[in-house]
Amino acid sequence: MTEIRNQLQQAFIHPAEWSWTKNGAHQGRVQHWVHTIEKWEKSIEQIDAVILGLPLSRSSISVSGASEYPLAFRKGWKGFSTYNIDESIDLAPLNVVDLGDVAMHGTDIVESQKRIQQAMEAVLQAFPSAITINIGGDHSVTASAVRGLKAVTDNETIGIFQFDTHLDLRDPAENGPSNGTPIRQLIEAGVVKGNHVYNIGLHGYFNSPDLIHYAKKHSVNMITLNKARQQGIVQTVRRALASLQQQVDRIYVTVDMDVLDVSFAPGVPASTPGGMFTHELFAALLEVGKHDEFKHIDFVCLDPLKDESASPTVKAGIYSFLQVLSGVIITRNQINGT
Ligand SMILES: [Mn+2]
Repeated sequence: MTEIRNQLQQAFIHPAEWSWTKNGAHQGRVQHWVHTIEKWEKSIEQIDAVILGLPLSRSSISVSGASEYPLAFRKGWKGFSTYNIDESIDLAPLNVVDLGDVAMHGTDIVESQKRIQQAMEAVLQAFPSAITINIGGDHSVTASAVRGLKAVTDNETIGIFQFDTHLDLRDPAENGPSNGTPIRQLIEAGVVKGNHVYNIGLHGYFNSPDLIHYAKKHSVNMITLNKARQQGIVQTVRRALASLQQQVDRIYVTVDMDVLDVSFAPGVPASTPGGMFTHELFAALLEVGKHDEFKHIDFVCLDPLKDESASPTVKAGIYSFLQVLSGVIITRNQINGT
C-alpha cells in the first residue's frame, strides 16, 4: 500500500484537507463507512469504489465555487445512513475508499487539468477493478478525466452518458478548456465520437442553435427531459445505457448537477427552471448503478457557496452518490443470489 500511496502522491493526489475522525458514535453513518486511503490496510482487490476530489472551478464560465464541493461533500456525509430504506439494502458491505483531492495549481487552469488527467491515469492503474467516483469541480474536469481514461485504455472505445441541461459543446477556440466545452473537446480530440455521447435532461431555452447544429452534425444523442418523462425516466436510462453499451467498450457517466431544476439545486450556478426533479435524478442514478458494466462516474458543477442554508443541493449531491452505489449493490446481490 505504501507504494500505491506514493504513486498517487506523485500524480498530485493528496489526502483530503479535512476528514472524519472515526468513532463508535458514527456507526451506520456514511462518514463511518467510507475509508480513507491512508488507513486502508487490506488488499487493493477488496476495494469496490474509489472517490477522487477534483476541486477545480476557475474554468467555469459562470462564477463558481464548485472547487469547494469535495470538502462540503465529505462534511455532509454525517446526515446520511448507509441503509437505504426504499430498497431494503445496506451499503456497508461495499468498500469505498476516499483517495483525497488532486492538488490544483494556484492560477494555471491548463496545468490543473493536466494534473487531473494524470491523477485519473494513476487511479485507473492502481485500482483497475474499482468503480471510480470523481467529485468536481466544474464540468471541465470531465474532459481531463476522460482523457486519462483514454490514455490507460487506449484500445477501448469510450462512451459518455451525460445528465445535463446543456450540451457542453461550445467551441473551445472561443471558450477555452472551460465547463462549456468538455464534450466538444473530447469529440475534437478524437477521444469520444459524437454518436457515443448520450445526453439526458436537455430542456427549454439553454442551448443555442449553433450548438444543436454541431450536436446533429456529430450525431450526439439528445434525449430531452420531456421525452424522457413521457417514456419514463428509468426506462429511458435503461434503454439508452443498453444502446450505448452495444457500441462501446466502456461508459463514463457524467452528472452535471445543473440538470436539476433550479428550485431543487440553488447551489448550481447554471441550473434552470424546468429541470429534473431530485426524485427523478435519484431514480435515474439507481438505474445507472444497476447497469452491469457501470464503472466510472463524476458529479460536477455543484457550488456549496451558492447553496441555501439547509444545504439542499449538497444533500442532493450526496444522495445522488449513494443512489449509484445502491444500484451497484442491488445488482451484486442479484448476481450472488442474495
Ligand atoms: Mn455541463
